[in-house]
Amino acid sequence: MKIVDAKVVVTSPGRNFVTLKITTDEGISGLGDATLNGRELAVASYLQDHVAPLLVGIDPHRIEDTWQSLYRGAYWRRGPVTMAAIAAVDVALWDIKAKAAGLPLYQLLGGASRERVGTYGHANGQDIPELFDSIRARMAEGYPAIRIQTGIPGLKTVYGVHHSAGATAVPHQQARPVVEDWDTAAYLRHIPTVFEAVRNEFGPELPLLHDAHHRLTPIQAAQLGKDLEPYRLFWLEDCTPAEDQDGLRLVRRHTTTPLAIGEVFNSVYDYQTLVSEKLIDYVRSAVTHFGGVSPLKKLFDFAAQHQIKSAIHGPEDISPVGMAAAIHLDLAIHNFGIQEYAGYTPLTDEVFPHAYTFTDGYLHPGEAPGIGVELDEDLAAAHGYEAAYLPVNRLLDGTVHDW
Ligand code: GCO
Ligand code: MG
Repeated sequence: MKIVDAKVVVTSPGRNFVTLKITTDEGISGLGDATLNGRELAVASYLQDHVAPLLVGIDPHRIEDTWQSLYRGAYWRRGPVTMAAIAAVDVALWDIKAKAAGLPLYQLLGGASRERVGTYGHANGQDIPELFDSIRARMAEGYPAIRIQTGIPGLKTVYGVHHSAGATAVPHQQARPVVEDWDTAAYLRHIPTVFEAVRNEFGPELPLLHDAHHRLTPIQAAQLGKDLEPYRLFWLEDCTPAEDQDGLRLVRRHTTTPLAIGEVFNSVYDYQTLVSEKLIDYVRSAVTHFGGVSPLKKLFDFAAQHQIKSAIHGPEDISPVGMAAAIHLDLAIHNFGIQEYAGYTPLTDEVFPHAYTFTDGYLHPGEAPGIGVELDEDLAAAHGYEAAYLPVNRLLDGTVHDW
């Protein structure tokens, strides 16, 4: 089999998605997700201008060799743009291989290790009553675990909280970056009171998560982790910017709150210290940003040696193609932890018809050969790219802070 075409489709059925479609001389085609929120066209150009011409003529079955030649051959390694592009190729080639075998991808990854894939959903509210409504909505949808984000008294807009209570999709994207505001001391005072209120209302059993979105220093993260211990979180996510892997040693020394990190990572090297020293409990990279299924499977095997579990990043800005690839991995690996699942708009599901299902809070990849996602190219073309950026975050004195 030979690759005869590789093309990039950028579509915006509510938000932007970048999809690679690889076609072979045997008529089998594969899809890969290359969506990098706010920098979509950079990845589209990387793929269309620099990768697609190299793919034509090669044997699509040579997934590992293609991955290594794109990674090592470019000389300039790692980085979100490069790794999102390589991820799209990797997933599209797995899709082709599994279709050629007539099997759903999870069968080629070792087969099912479980019957279904547990998820967590997002609950949020400006204040406690709004948050409780949102938690009830997620519970009614069946989510077995729930991530909680709230407004902070005195701050206008905060990550993860939006204005239509109850909705799952968070419209982060805007044509110009929205400026949000931030006060770490106010946040550190407020969040433990939120978890106390939630535990009082919903009891001790509901697994609760929280995303600090890279905003704390290691000592602040340690304080928050300690303050949240009575509420037994499933995890505290991105408590500090994790480029500073050493910083996690300090956090870990002070708190038993489980820690999850990795959505902005794109290489196993970002995890070297964190995993080998057992400084975290969950690795949270997306298939789409980590170079694809091949390297993520290797990361999970490395993490398994250290009793660390998977938690593949699954926000609305990973397309259904990237989500499907994640669900196949989730079903197959032994050290599965949980899958983030925020859901998609009906129009997005129409652009990307898929075999995977979400039932009572659990995902299953389905039995269609490949990853089980198609692309409606006409509908995609009817919804072209729209310039959109993530917000920026400023302290009350105007200083730029981590978003
Ligand atoms: C999450 C993430 C997302 C990111 C988004 C950026 O935990 O799902 O923090 O909400 O902010 O993916 O593009
Ligand atoms: Mg996050």
